[in-house]
Amino acid sequence: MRYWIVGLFILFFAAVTGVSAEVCATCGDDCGCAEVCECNHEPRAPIGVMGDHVHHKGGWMVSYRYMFMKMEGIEGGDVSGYMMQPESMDMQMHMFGAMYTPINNLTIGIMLPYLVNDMDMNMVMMGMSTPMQMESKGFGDLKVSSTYRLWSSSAQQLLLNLAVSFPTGSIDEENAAGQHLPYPMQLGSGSYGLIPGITYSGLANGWGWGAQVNGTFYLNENYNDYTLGNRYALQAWGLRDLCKSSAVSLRLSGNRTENIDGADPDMPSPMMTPLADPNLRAGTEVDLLAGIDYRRDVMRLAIEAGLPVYQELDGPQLETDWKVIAGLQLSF
Ligand SMILES: [Cu+2]
Repeated sequence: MRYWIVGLFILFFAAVTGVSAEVCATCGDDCGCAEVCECNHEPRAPIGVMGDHVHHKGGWMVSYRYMFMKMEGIEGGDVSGYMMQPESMDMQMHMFGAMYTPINNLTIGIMLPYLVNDMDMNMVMMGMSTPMQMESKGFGDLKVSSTYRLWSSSAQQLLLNLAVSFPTGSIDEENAAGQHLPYPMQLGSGSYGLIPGITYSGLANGWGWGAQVNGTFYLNENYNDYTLGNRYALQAWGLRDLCKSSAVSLRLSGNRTENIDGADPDMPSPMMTPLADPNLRAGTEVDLLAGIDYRRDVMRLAIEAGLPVYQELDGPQLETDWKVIAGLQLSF
């Protein structure tokens, strides 16, 4: 799969360094090659960026996003002293969303994720190692978002983002013996959260750029006696508008996660596995992602894939190997 991602990067550079003119000549819409990318797009970020646009008054959008993340290998420590040793994890998210714009410059939205987590582990007892799997799936935390356009010119805009996260996802996922699964296998935070942010973007002469900063702050301790750590995200992207209907992008995405405050008494002891240790959840990760975007009438279809270029975890923790985000948006 990593090869696919490398392929996507190659495609990106091929597109930017010359294939673009040909793509435009055959794209079939009314965006002529001479004025390639003079088309009056509003700036849009790559598909993995949330809250990057507002719609016209009265406008609706429905969207579906699929995210896959492969985690494999251990970073930031050694698991050999533990009985339950994580080996790899697949995280999938199906995100259903809707947006509506009741007044000029303000778009509100709702997003509900459905999560599927699979983890492979090794149980090590008296020198004997036995493979073991854990699985959890279900709806995660519901988010209600607002995006307000603070300022815009013909080529640039500045948006203010504020989302509220509701504790709709389960924090009681358990194994067959009735013991709670470790933190990364739980589906929700159990807490109310606030997610403020600022998004800047621009588009001129076929080149687009932008940056977003946001934070996720959990406001209360959940009923299992813990609060997930705050998260901070800073990202920047550049894109090339190939024509009216498509674009390629590169994005650098940095994320910092803090440790968990408190601890769930129904989880395994942190002595048994680092996955259940609230003080081994923090980390910093910077990803580089390449994306392709296709737009036709009311539809936008896009995919982004990438790899971490920097990872530093308070571990031992599973490290990210690669990730893919695909999305379909319909605006009307
Ligand atoms: Cu939208």
